[in-house]
Amino acid sequence: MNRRRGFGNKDDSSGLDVLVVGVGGGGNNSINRLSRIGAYGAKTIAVNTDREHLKSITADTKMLIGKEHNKGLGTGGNPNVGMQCAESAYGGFKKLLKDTELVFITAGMGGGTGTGAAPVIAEIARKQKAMVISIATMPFSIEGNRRETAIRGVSRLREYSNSMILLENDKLLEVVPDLPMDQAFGIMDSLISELIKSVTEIITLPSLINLDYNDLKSVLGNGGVSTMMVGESTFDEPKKAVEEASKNPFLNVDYTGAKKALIHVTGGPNLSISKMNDVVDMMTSKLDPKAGVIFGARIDEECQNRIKLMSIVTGLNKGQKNKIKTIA
Ligand SMILES: Nc1nc2c(ncn2[C@@H]2O[C@H](COP(=O)(O)OP(=O)(O)OP(=O)(O)O)[C@@H](O)[C@H]2O)c(=O)[nH]1
Ligand SMILES: [Mg+2]
Repeated sequence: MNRRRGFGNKDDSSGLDVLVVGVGGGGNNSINRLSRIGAYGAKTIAVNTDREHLKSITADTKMLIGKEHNKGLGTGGNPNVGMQCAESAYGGFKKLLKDTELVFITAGMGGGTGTGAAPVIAEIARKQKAMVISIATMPFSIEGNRRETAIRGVSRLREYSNSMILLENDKLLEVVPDLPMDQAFGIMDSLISELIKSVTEIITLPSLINLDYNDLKSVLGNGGVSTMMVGESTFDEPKKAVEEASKNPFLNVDYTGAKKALIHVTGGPNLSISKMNDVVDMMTSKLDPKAGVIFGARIDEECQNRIKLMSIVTGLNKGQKNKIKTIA
């Protein structure tokens, strides 16, 4: 996927750099999915210690790290090795992440590479003043002591992230219990790539009511607990888009009383302002009455008679924060 720029008004002047870094096997599979669907303005980077797995991935840049430690054969599930491998590529990451405004980092926690290397990459990105949004998965409970490993990795990754989204693989057991493992992981990878695509395109594609990097930063930049929501429906049933967004079984979407929200609506050419208004009204009704809401909208021919909703909510109340912390 090439970085495409230069149409629309705001993009030309902002020249925003967005990098999406997938770390380890799970992270790379999410990158593969993102490369397939494409995210306007984002460059993908696949990082792994496993040469063979990396070969199977499509990304703008691929980095095999730590070959001096493990000859491209993985970490054997050891996060300390994953961390060392990332540290030995410190200079390369520094160069790669230089002048990047927004960095997404995605990894499956619990193994050696994603758990050990993702926090190192996040730290380098933060030191170079990027806004870092991490999206990580927690292993299945049946993966045993991988959960302990994952918890340690998550707390390090959280430390260096402006915002973090944590997804539980166990939820797959509730939602798609009969699917084979690779297809179930595919569902997670789809969700991760859709979230990254939606957030990126909010600020990289020109809109009727434009949102920019600073809008995103004002919602996600302060390290608070946040959640993201995506929903879709036809023009006739905007309520469905809101319901879908608020009921995603993989995300913590209880945002009652939240203090800040960014809401973005994309619709086909005939989307009326009243439908758009309905969607935003429904989304904001659960927020704190004094919440700061940033709103953007875009018309996209390809949406035809559909309406797509993306929302990022922060400033969750104490109970919700605790709920999320106990996962991490
Ligand atoms: N979303 C997603 N998660 C995965 C996938 N494969 C594994 N996982 C999860 O991610 C965790 C870490 O696995 P990997 O990503 O394969 O591990 P790694 O980071 O490559 O680490 P090592 O191979 O041990 O060096 C696993 O315990 C699973 O819970 C995948 O294809 N997609
Ligand atoms: Mg691996």
